[in-house]
Amino acid sequence: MSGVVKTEIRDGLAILTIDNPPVNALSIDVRRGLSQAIENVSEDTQVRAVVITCAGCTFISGADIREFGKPFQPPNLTDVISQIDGCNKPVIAAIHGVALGGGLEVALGCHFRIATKDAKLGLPEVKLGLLPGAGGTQRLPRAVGPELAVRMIVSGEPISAAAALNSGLIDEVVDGSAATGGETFARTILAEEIPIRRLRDDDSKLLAARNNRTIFTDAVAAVNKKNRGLEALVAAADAVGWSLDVPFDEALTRESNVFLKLMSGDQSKAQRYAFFAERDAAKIVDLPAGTEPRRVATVAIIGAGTMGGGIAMSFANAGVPVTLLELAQEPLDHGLNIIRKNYEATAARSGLSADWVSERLNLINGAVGLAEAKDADLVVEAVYETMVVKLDVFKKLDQLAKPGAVLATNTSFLDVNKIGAATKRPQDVIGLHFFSPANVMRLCEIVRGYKTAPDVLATGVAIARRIGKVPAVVGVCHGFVGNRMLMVRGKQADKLLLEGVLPQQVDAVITKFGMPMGPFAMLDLAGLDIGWRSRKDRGETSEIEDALCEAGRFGQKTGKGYYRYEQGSRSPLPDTDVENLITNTWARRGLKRRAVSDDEILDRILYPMINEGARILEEGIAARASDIDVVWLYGYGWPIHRGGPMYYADEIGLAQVAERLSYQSAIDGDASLRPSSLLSRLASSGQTFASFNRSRDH
Ligand code: 3H9
Repeated sequence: MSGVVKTEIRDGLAILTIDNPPVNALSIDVRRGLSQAIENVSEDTQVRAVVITCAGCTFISGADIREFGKPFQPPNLTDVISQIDGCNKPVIAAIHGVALGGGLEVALGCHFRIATKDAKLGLPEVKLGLLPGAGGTQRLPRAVGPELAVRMIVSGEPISAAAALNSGLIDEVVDGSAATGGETFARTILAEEIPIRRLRDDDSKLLAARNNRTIFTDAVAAVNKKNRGLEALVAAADAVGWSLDVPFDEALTRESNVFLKLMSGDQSKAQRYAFFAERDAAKIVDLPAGTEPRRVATVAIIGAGTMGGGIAMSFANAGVPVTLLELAQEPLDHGLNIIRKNYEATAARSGLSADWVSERLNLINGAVGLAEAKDADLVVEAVYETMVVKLDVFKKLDQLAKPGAVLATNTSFLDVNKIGAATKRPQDVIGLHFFSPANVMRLCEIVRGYKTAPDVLATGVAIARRIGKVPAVVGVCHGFVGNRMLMVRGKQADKLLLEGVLPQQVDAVITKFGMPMGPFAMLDLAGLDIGWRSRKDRGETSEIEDALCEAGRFGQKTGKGYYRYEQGSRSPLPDTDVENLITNTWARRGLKRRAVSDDEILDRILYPMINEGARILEEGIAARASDIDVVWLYGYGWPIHRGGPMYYADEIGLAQVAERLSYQSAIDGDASLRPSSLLSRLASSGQTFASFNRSRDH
């Protein structure tokens, strides 16, 4: 008997317990163990029914992703599930925690399924650039109907136990443990002589859809509308469609072939990389062993503006009570009102109840002044992005916050060390840089100052994860990781305008690459006046952007910027006034317009960003290249199937990136474009960013 699958026989029932920490993934040992156990119990005349359950915090979380891309070892999961399906005794899946991917496919191969109240069930394979490859695309439509099946598979989002019960995915929701619930259910099946139900033989939920294929064409159309190039989504929707007219076994073979094809493709490779990069980013490389995060039960947020409000919503969404602080009643009421409207809009859009709205609103209190911050375990400052204002807030906080409270700034550019030095407790000060809209964007840069204590850093990471954010630890520099690279991108985009390119061409290249927005549309969204004011303060200029601002074109908020916007619309429309302004600039400067190819635009935008990423890595501002990728994936919408800028560079080959940068640096006479020393070194030795290990190579 395999060590990871244990069989216990009790009074005619075989309880098969999978115990493969941390998340009971279907490793080779689990597949072998399950196969062997099913064979044994099928032959054991004492056994009348079988319960499959899991030890630890969850049911099976899916195939073992670490095995993908490595030589395959039998048995394959589809065969193990066929064995379960073909078992001559009723098999019951007893689910707690999550049943995901191959885990749900195992459950669908069982004859009955029960789950605990808090369980979640789903097929998230598309998030890894795959489709369910062990029968999920064929059994799920038979369990819940093709309409819900296609939605679940294409979104990859799990559903709750209650929704699973409603849809027919499970047979019962149980109180108490899954194992006990499964056992009781199995005994009932035996007592009531309920016959075995094999989903493969049950077409009843497919009948209506057989004459109405529009649900698939609609699903594919919906996917294509939003899809920025993910091939797994379309493949998954297609595969669910086979359930209507392709014989079950043939559909399984097709599904398996497509799964293997996707798995060996570039997109899935990048998406699997992103999965592990996200988890690695939460690991602090040099954290002393045994460091525990501080306890955070109460949170105060200073500033009820857009950022403060979004941050408050993030905490409330995770059930953490917050107090929102403002200088005066009027801006506080305004901020709270916007939060309420945001929740109401979400509820209306997603069919959620008024109770859902009030549950969240009840977790957000407001108060005028800073005094209420005195009891908070964590204070997040989200005031105006100016050093003087931030220093003033931190000096005051130092006077009133309780000892041991974590004091965080949400600055997006400023020096966290300087902010810490304004207090007598710099060890308690940290940056928690949320991205706008903070209640939606998943990234949180955890900025560690020179003096930030290890347990404060650990608290930053832990709290970010607790509220569903993806943390990435970064060091102090102007703009940290994300905005520092964004500034480099902006400078290159500006340069292209002076060479004959129009904003819409640059933006089209970047959106075709898969980013949600190009640099100019993004500037219009953020507001051009912010950069204009800060350039003026620093005595800097940007010829075209300054001219746009002088003409009152601040972006979406004024209905025009690099683009024009129709009343009530956020769609950027090319504007002849802007084109004239740009052509006049060329004429005035005596510049000769040059046709620049899309490929050149892409390289000239991305390679300097990668070069900056290399500097960030070399300086130790990011500990791993994959942390930089995480910042761009979750903070700026870098397309997941391209893994992130550093991964993208590794895939192209660093020699090509370095060579192209050297060439452009010579043409432009711009030393900042020269390959950084790390990039040059890795490129000349044929290495990758992924292979760079600071403690070894620096
Ligand atoms: C599939 O099933 C294909 C089939 O259709 C067909 C096959 C033929 N494998 O996220 P956490 C590790 S595709 C290997 O921090 P949480 C993870 O790397 C699969 N390792 O915990 C981490 O390791 P470390 C479909 C896995 O509590 C540790 O477990 N399934 C896997 O926040 C803890 O992870 C999915 O896509 C795995 N499948 O969340 C589910 N899963 O400590 C993917 C996790 O070394 N997993 N690890 O960094 C998840 O969504 C979350 O991990 C889960 C737990 C919700 C399970």
